[in-house]
Order: sequence, then structure tokens, then C-alpha cells
Amino acid sequence: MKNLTCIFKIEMVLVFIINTVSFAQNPLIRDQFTADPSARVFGDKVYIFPSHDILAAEGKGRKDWFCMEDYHVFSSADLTHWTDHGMIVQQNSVSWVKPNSYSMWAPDCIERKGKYYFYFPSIPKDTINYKKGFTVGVAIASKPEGPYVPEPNPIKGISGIDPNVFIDKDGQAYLYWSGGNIYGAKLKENMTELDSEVKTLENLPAIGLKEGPYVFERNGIYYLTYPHVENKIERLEYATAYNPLGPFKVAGVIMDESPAGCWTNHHSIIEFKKQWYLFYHHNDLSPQFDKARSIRADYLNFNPDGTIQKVIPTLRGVGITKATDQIQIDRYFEISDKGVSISFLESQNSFKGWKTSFNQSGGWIQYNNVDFGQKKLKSVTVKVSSEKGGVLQIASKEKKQTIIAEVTVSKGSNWAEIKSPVLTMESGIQNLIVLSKGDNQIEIDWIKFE
Ligand code: FUB
Repeated sequence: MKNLTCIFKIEMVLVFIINTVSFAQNPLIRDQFTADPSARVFGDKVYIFPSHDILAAEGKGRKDWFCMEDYHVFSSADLTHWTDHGMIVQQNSVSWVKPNSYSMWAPDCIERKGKYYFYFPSIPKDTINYKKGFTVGVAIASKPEGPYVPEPNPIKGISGIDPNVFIDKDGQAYLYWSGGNIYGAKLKENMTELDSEVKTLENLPAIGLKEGPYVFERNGIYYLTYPHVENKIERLEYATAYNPLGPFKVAGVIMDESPAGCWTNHHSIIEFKKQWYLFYHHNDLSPQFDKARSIRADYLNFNPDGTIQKVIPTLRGVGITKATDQIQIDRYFEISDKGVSISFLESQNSFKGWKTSFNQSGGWIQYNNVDFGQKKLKSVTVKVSSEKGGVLQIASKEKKQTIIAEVTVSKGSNWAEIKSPVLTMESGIQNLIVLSKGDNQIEIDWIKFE
């Protein structure tokens, strides 16, 4: 009995370590770097299989380059709360991967007949049979969160990175990858071997790097989406076809280049509960180094003719925030031209998050999709810092800018939690505006209703 109690305790500790829940807008994951998000709907949840960027160090990876040694999987039922299920595959536990090569690049995962197939690229130790560079392997699990068992050898016939897997309506599976061009081939029923010649997908842009293919089907149209360097850095583009292997026709741009200059972008597109989403990455937590990236999500919409409307990246991202949770208004949907700025709470530790600084009367910030529920909320708490003090107004955008609360910030507030009464409150989902009524500097970490 004593032993069982001990085992139970150890398991509790493991569960605690493995399942970290984060509450997020953009970026979605705030306690580690993540990139190349492959999102999948399995059951009633969205799972994300991203790359896991780490910082290279002496004897650990190549300086100033991508450095990745393992993969984690994350899941969410509401696209707001994300659970980290922990590490699922590690470079040195895959027999074909060159030890300590730190090259576990962009992966993908799919379900077939109750099994989950996780495809990942890396550098093989056997460089005689596999040409110099990357190849692709697969690890198999019976649950999306693992445990995954890597196949002993990589998939024969692949030289390249960024595997993407797609199963058509007739049950035929396809694997796509990149390496200069974008390639595709049929997969056997076992999902671990190619079942056709490798086809170079035609009619894509001839100039500028193309990589990170992601294929999906909607209303009989096959969409091949991919990052492409049309100018100086990658942007997300797409081509369409009536067959999974083409011929494709270039159709447009899904997301423009990063305004902050993050060189790569890499994405996936899913439909979840009747809404389409684009998952992509940026370097929010590492603005000075774009090989330490962070995954994001935004809504994606189609035109009636099936073309994709361009996605404008937001910090607000997707999902609903409960009014009674900490609302991080620095993850805004819109912001006034003057009088407000966003910066890290601690410049040396970006993982601590951001703050909003108001410094001019009339400066405002808009945070969308806050759920006030049905029960009357009585007060709002604002975590705030201000040397000279001032007044903030919190209003609902929809209800003709109804003032929900006015918060008087006292002089010398140093990350104080100031509570003020709610004046008027409508139930349900609302978009909030926070506005400053004076020119003194006021910094906000979060606001929360009770
Ligand atoms: O994450 C490493 C590489 O950067 C990926 O494989 C590319 O798609 C790019 O995002």
C-alpha cells in the first residue's frame, strides 16, 4: 500500500510536469519558443504539433541558426487554454537521426484508423544511403499526445524537409515535402512507405525559395499552401487544383511578409466548429533573433468563389476570453495611432509577457471577444503602475461605447491591483476599449472583472 501511495505521488508529479496549461492569445505558447505549427482537429480538440526552437550554446547546435532537439504537442478545446502534453520525440531517441544534430525541423501529424502518424524531418546519421541533408521519418502512437514510437528507419525516397500529410476523401494518403521545389507522392496504407513515383509539383513560382507545403481540400478544390520568398522574406501563398498532386495554379497570397522582418513563416489551416483558422509563426518572444519563434493563430475566411481572403495578423488572435480571467489588453485587436505603446514587462525576460503604456489623453486600445456571461459582475481590478496617476475608462465597443467602469489610478502606484465598481454591464460577448483620460504615463499589465 505504501508503495502504491508512493507511485501515485510520483505519477501526480509527472502529470503536473507534463500538462502545463497556458492561457493565450498571440503568441499561443508563452513559456518556450515554438514554430512551424501543424494544427489538426482530433475529436473535439485542436492539437498543435510545432517545432521547438531552443537557443544554440557551446557544443549544442549551430550558433545563429535553427536549433531544435525535440517536439512537444499542445491541445485546446477552446483555442484559448492550451495544454502542453510534454515532449513526444527527442533527436537522440530516434535511431536513424544523427545524434546531437539539433535539426528536428517542421513536423506534421495525422490520424488513420485510430493511429497517429507523426512525420518529422532531420539529418540522418547514415549519409551514404541518404544524400547530404535532410530526410523524413515517422513515429506512431495510439493517442494524439503519445507516447510515440519512432520507426527505426526514415521513409525511403525522400530528400528534403517540412513533411505534410493529407488523406483524401477516397482514403488515399499523400505525403508532401520541400527541398528547393515542392514534392508529393502517394503513401501506402501503412503510412510509412511511399506508394508512387515522387512528383515535383508544377506551375509554382520558379524564382524564390518555396517550402513548408500544407495541403487541404474544401468543396472539391485542393489547396496547396506554402511559404515563398517573392521579395526578401517569406510570405504565405497558395495554389489550387482539382487533384491532390496537381496540376496546381497559383491563386494568391494568404499572409504578407512579417512587418518586423521574421524571415520564415510556416503555417497550417484547419476548420474547427465551422470556422477556419490559420496557424502560423512570428518571433514575438525574440524580436532580435528570428530563429526563436512563437506560434500564432488568426481567423481565415473564404470568398464565395473559394479564394482565400488575406489574413491580417493580430495580437488578439482567436478564442474567447472570460471577463473573470486576467485580460491581457496588450494582445489587442486595434490600437490608437498615438498615445499608447506595448513593451515587455521585463526587457531581459520576454517570457514574463507585455504591458500597455498610455501616455496621452484619448489614447485607446481595443481587446475583442470578452465573455461577460449572464451573471452581473460588480467590480473590475486593473494591475497598474503610474508615477503621477490618472483616470482610465473601460467601455464596450458594441453598445455605443457604454462606459463599463472608470478607474482612478493613484499617484505612485507600483503594480498595484486597483479595484473599481462596474457602472453598467451588458451580458454576453463584447469588445472592450480601454482609454486614458489624461497625459500622465499609466502602465497596465491586465484587467479582470469579478
Ligand atoms: O523551422 C525550421 C525551418 O524554418 C522549417 O523547416 C521551415 O519551414 C522554416 O519555417
